[in-house]
Amino acid sequence: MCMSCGCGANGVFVRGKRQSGKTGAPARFRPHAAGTPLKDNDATRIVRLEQDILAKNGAYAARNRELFSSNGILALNLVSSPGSGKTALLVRTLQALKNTRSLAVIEGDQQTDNDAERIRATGIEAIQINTGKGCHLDAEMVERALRQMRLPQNGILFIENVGNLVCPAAFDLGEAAKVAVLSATEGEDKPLKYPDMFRAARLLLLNKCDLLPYLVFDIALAESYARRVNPDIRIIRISATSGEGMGEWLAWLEAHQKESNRHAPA
Ligand SMILES: Nc1nc2c(ncn2[C@@H]2O[C@H](COP(=O)(O)OP(=O)(O)O)[C@@H](O)[C@H]2O)c(=O)[nH]1
Ligand SMILES: [Mg+2]
Repeated sequence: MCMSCGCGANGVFVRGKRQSGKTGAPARFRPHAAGTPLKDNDATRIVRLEQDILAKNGAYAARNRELFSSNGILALNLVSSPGSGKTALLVRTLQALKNTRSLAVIEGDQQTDNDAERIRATGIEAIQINTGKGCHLDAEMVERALRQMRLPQNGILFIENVGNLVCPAAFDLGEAAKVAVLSATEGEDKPLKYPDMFRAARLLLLNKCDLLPYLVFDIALAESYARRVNPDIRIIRISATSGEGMGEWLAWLEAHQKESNRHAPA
């Protein structure tokens, strides 16, 4: 079980074929004590715990959002599985914008400050959060990082979440939007397998498009799956390596930044 959000305990079913070839009845997974069934009280406690965690997170997220709003900051929460290219896309984005925009980055990983170092090499300030056993960033962690950094007034704050297509979907950090990144090497069906994440995202960056000629990856199918779980999602085909799609992504950023500035106090 995840040590920080309690995910993974409840509602898990294992389905498979028996050796006879018949499909077995779903078996409930009871990770806390093998052979001990979940009692109603246990289930109620888990739901309460989840509600408490999310309510506490929501209060911090509201404070972060207020801070972003009063400083005209567009805050974006980048979410994806590990290795889809979040940091590579950020590096390219920062290089394109750093001479004209106020920018900052918060990096989330379980261990190391490798990604913060990659960001700092562009000349942009980056704070690394290491979550240890945790599988996502929460709003309190972001608040602590914000206290240590110069705020990008009237600019853009990118928050690269821990690589994980599940838990970061549930945690509001105070961002204006979640931006999901899915790369062509991950398979088309990830939006169907992890719908919460693609439902929570306003924009989907379909990355590593430079590799399409070498992969079996039906990009139109991936897009249709994403739209099936989130009909409103905007999708941009992009490559951090070749630069394809960067213009469209930068235009999206500019439009959303104007929106944030409009809401900032004069
Ligand atoms: N071919 C190709 N490789 C990419 C692209 N974007 C990222 N990569 C590679 O994918 C790997 C993981 O990238 P990284 O930015 O660390 O992913 P993250 O874990 O989501 O931050 C690295 O080896 C990158 O060089 C891309 O658009 N095309
Ligand atoms: Mg990264």
